[in-house]
Amino acid sequence: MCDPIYISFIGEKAVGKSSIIATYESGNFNPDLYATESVETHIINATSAGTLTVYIHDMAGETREATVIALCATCNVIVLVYDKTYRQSFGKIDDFHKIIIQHIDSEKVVVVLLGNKKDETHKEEVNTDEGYNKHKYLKTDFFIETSAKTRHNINDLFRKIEEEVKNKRELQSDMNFFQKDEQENLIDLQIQTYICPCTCKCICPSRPCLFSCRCCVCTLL
Ligand SMILES: Nc1nc2c(ncn2[C@@H]2O[C@H](COP(=O)(O)OP(=O)(O)OP(=O)(O)O)[C@@H](O)[C@H]2O)c(=O)[nH]1
Ligand SMILES: [Mg+2]
Repeated sequence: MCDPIYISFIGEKAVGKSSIIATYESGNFNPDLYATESVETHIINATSAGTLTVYIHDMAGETREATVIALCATCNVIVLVYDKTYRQSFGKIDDFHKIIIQHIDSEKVVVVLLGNKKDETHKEEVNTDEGYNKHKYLKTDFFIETSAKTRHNINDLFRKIEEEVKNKRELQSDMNFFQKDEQENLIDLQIQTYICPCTCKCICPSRPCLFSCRCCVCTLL
């Protein structure tokens, strides 16, 4: 059983956050969704074996900053969503990013930049290069364009999220392992280091004494 994944969808109102989640959950696009009020939580078993549970927080476009900050503390994935047909929502990404980056540990939390409504090519206001450049500039973990309507890249989005979370968790557990190793080495060194009671008061890091003065008269030698 894997540790659950907690994902928060953040973005301007009507960019398609709820539609992306609904399309992933049901496999179908529902054009009649209501605007989200506050935060809605969805719980999904992402594998048929039920080995991975995904909690998705769907935020209203008009969510207050305090709610965004509170969710930052509890989730391990943040998806910043904009609408490719609405430039203002692309500009809002910087504001949301500024808030979240102060409240997450980017070593542990996966941040995704997502441009939705890719199907509306004739209304496009933000092209793929601009999205990609913003992803590079903000150093998000990955960039993807989706269409909740045609289901383009919807499954890929969640597959990539799962992959990135796994990578970060592995990296984190490697780092914990090395930190533990380093701490143990430090303790070893502290045990080995002793202050020689001779008059020069040399501190020898190893036994037998490595100091060339050879003045150690410590009985531990
Ligand atoms: N063409 C097209 N329309 C979409 C797509 N995704 C969502 N929409 C439409 O965009 C509108 C807003 O979608 P929502 O999913 O409610 O957006 P939201 O970001 O959850 O909005 P709030 O809950 O108000 O913050 C609806 O009319 C959707 O049908 C898409 O990929 N393509
Ligand atoms: Mg919504």
